Amino acid sequence: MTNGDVPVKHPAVKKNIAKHAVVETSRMAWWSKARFGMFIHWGVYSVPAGVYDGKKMPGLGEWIMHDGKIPVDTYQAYAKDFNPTAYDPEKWVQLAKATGVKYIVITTKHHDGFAMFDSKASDWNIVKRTPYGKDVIKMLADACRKYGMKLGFYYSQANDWNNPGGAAAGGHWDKKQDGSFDTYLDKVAIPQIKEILNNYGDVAELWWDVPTDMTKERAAKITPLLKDHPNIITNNRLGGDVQGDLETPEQYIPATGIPGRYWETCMTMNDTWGFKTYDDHWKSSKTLIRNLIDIASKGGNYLLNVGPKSTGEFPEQSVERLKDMGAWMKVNSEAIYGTTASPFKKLTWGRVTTKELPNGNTILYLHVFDWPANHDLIVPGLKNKTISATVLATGSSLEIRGVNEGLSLALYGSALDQNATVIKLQIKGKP
Ligand code: JFZ
Repeated sequence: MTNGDVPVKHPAVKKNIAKHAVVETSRMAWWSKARFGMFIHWGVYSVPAGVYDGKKMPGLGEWIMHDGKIPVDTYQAYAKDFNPTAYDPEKWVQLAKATGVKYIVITTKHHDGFAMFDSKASDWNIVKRTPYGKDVIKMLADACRKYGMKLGFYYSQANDWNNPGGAAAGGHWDKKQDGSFDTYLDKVAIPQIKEILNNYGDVAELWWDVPTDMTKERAAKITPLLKDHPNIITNNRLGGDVQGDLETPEQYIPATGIPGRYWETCMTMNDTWGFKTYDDHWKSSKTLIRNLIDIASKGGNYLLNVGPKSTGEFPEQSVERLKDMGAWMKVNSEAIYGTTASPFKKLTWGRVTTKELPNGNTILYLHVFDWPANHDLIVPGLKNKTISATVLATGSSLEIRGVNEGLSLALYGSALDQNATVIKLQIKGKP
């Protein structure tokens, strides 16, 4: 089974693309303009950090309990070593802002069932079971409110490898999993969803994940919890055929976007969501910047992940890349925020994002990845429509010539940005 681009690894997560056109609603307006969010996968799995029983585990950091078939009691012992004394949520939020991120989505409870907040529904949480003993979600929510950063919550509503009865995608392996799934939903998941919806201020996005065993009836027990929170944006992973607002392509960029739906590509900077000490397949800052541009040029949002260490710090490699992205966004963010998809199908030299002006004219942001050797950048079909063309970062003008296949822009002598040079092209009317 595929969803067009890559095989869907979790059959329970079905594609349900609505056929209707994207109707911009006010509740989605901030999200559509944002284009760029930060995912944070942080939990007790950051303690083993990919190593179990002396062995480097090959899979995702946050899946170590499942992949290593770690017994519940053994896994829960990691909580005694979870003491993130270096955690500084204001530092996280300030770095996110400097990067150009407009919202953060953090794991409040992942598949291991460990709540990163003070939950009354399960003692398996950071306040009750760690030496740190503080509600890190509350601390982050306070920091986001202070700095005007929107905050969303990831919640694993079905998979729960510790609370009895939780679904255990991939098979049960410990006696504690012999409760009933519906008891787990009633006693743990639903009360915890109420806690994260009501105890931490405005929730911008609710990121459900892996709806194992979630029937329509079970999903129908959860959706009413949102009726008092009409502005919360949700995704397509609750289960029970609930569409939500967002499609969630994971680790890939849909070749032509996802027509008719809002969509958010979530990606890691390396090969894992949760921190692993030895994962060294880090994507370059240039790749991350070009991913952001590519996604925006197709009308989507980029939810880029950071997996903090058990100390409460972002990995150095993540910080380096976030700072590089922030430096590029500092001069080019107007070509990302509030833009819509490119009017062109495919361009050899890069991507285009679009901004329609109130006066009926249009700005096309040309994100040039590979400037043609002869310096002539051909933009199809725009002859006689151009008002001006400037390098966004410097304001320097470009020579414009009309040629048969469209408009040719020549750039001589300006420093080309290795990540992407952005040309601001103002045209009369629509492209
Ligand atoms: C899920 C989680 O299992 C994972 O740990 C991480 O949180 C990620 C963001 O979401 O992983 C998935 C979920 C769905 C698919 C693939 C991986 N899918 O539908 O192909």
